[in-house]
Amino acid sequence: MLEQVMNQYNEAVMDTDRDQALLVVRDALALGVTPEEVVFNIVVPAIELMMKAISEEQGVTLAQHFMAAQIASEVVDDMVPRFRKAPESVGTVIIGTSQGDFHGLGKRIVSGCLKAMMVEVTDLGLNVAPERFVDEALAHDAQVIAISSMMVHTAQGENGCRRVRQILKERGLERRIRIAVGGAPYRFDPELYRNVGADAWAENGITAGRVITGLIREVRP
Ligand code: B12
Repeated sequence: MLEQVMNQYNEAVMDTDRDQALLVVRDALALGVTPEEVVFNIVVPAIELMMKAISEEQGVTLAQHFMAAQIASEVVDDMVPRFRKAPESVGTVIIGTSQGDFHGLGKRIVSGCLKAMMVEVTDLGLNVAPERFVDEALAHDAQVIAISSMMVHTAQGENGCRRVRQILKERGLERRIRIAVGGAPYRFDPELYRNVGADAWAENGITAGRVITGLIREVRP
């Protein structure tokens, strides 16, 4: 039965049909599928499938990519409180777009993928000042600050990742908090992340999940 539910869910996600995807989940729960199975046997494989389709250039559209992450995020938020045993959080991430940058789609995809991987995400939204990234990371005891920049000047400029790195250094936080970056400029220059002082970058939401959980493991006691 799980396989059938998974196929129905995947079909709805590929059709960017949020309501149908949620209906599939609701019906599955009514038939006895557990919330844990929904997350780990349906939602996560659907995200992985989407990733495979993207990496194999199977013609996935931005809308499909975006909705897969949005639906995943919504279902995970709904299922986790129903788990029989509270799932162990993998870690905590603060995410936002760099100061001056109002491109939020990539960040939302990354957030959805992280949530599906049991990472707690605090989304600071758009146009986030570097000091705020650090203050919120401390307030939430986060292991990673994730900065999304879609424009060259917000990726390279003095009010983005470079400044966050400087603040971490000034406050002696570099051993405790890692920085991940992403967005179009980093795809054009895969060395850019080093130049702006980040610890890692990722090309898309799924690889972001892997990279960021790796950074969490580096610093989490
Ligand atoms: C949509 C869009 C907009 C929308 C944004 C809507 C919104 N709510 O987000 C609007 C219309 C508001 C907009 C405005 C502007 N835009 Co615009 N925009 C775009 C466009 C078409 C798509 C960007 C996007 O959302 N991509 C979709 C996401 C999913 O992209 P993605 O990179 O695949 O994301 C993945 C990865 O990058 C990664 N990732 C992303 N973030 C992160 C973070 C971390 C930590 C990690 C690990 C990974 C990661 O994972 C994501 C998911 O898989 C691009 C062109 C393009 N084709 O890229 C221009 C583009 C980014 N914009 C551009 C410009 C110039 C502007 C404006 C200045 C235009 C103007 N003159 O007003 C303004 C600037 C506003 C501002 N200050 O931010 C330029 C930037 C040029 C440059 N080299 O810097 C671009 C490249 C267009 C162009 N070719 O000129 N824009």
